[in-house]
Amino acid sequence: MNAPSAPVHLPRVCYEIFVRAFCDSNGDGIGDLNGITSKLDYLQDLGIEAIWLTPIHPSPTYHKYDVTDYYAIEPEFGTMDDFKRLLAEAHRRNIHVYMDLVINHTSTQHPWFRKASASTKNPHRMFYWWMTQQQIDAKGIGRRQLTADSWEANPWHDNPGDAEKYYGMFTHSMPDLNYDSPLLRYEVSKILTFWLNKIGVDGFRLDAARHIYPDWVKHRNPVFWEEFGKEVDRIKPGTYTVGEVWAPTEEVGPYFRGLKANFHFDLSYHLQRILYQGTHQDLVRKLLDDYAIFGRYNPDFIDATMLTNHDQNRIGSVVEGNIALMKLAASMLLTLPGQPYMYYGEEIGMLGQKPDERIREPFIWTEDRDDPQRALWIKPRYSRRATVRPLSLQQQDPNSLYHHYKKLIAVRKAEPALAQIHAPNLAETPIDNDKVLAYFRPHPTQPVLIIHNLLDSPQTIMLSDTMEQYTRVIFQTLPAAITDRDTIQLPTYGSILLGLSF
Ligand SMILES: [Ca+2]
Ligand SMILES: [Ca+2]
Repeated sequence: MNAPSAPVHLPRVCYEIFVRAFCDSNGDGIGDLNGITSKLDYLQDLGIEAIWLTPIHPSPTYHKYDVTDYYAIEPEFGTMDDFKRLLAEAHRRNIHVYMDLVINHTSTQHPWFRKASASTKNPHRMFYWWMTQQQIDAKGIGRRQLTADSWEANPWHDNPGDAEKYYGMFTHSMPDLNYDSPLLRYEVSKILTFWLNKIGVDGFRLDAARHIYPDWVKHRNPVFWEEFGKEVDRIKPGTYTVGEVWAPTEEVGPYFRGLKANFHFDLSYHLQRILYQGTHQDLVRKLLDDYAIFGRYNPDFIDATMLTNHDQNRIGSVVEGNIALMKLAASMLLTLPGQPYMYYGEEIGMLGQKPDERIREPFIWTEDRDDPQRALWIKPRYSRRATVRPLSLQQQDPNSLYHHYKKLIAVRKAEPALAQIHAPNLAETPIDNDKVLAYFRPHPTQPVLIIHNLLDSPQTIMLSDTMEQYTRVIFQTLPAAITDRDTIQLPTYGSILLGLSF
């Protein structure tokens, strides 16, 4: 018997929620599930069709990316009944709910690891990676190359009183799981069945997807996800999956064999470069090349795009708090192909730079000093009322960043050329000016031409003959552009979306 689930359409705009920081419902200062439920109307009104929740399972850390029980809800965040209500209320609003599944590693406090570390004879021993120092040295795997997602150079950790060490590539408190164990694979299948069929989540975001098998056997990772994808589709056909493969495009490609979507980290960096260098960086060419790579592995690939996520400096800080550049960033994200993910607070221009806690500061709901739903889990350093206009004020200002996002999301959903997710439609324009980013979103009847001014001053752009037919303004940054038959004058960092005249 299947639990009730959301409609089958593919969400066109998604939203990542760092649960602890989003909305506090009970005044303990910690964002929680009931808080999210109370903001579903807000998210629906903004135009969001799916939410990705950072991990909600019991865990000793504030971020919860090291699980101690895959079948329960972290008490700081609420109860299973709270989560079921969140799901039901989200589905009532046609919002899908994606759960963060962290199965590369567990917490050292997970019962599996407690048993595994207590005895070499315990069946759970095989759930993890164990080696003696001699074996580690013989294989030459004592040290690992640092990556954007882990600065752990010495991944083998002592288990006091044990001749063997265990492998934890992120830190000693996060022991990596070893999927050579059939019993572990069976346990993960049970976990998937529970959340998909008993509770009714709509999909999973797969944490650390490229690290499931360690670096010395990393070729096995895409194969693992292919098997995982088949298992998910066996349990609940069509379930959405999105992988965190924090790597260059070439390395991401093979993961589309098993995962329906993967985050496009290369694009995130590329968009950031465009913003701080003020040149187009051959973005369209790059994307067309990337799509060709992804399509080689799965023609139905879903390109999950974002400006930044909870592990990257916030886009607001990348552009040093410049609202016009934040609008430009939003205009690029929401007019390019793919399935965009916003990071909570991006729509009000929240700021934040590493360390990680600082890019996960509380959402600022109202201008009130007590702002009762604002989380207090950390004292904000970057996103304060003095530096970020609270949502309540931006909602009253039609020229705010919030309204820029809201209007763009509505346009993205209304224009079929923009809403297309599978088989990304994108084409170059004849504009030859590296201070302008322009592209077509081709469509049989309603193609869209998008032009962004990357200069910190107004710029006049010449239109070629083929572009002159695009006279219908679908959307533009305020203040408005000045359009003539064959020229457009775009304001500083301004964007314009043009359709064919009727
Ligand atoms: Ca709370
Ligand atoms: Ca691993």
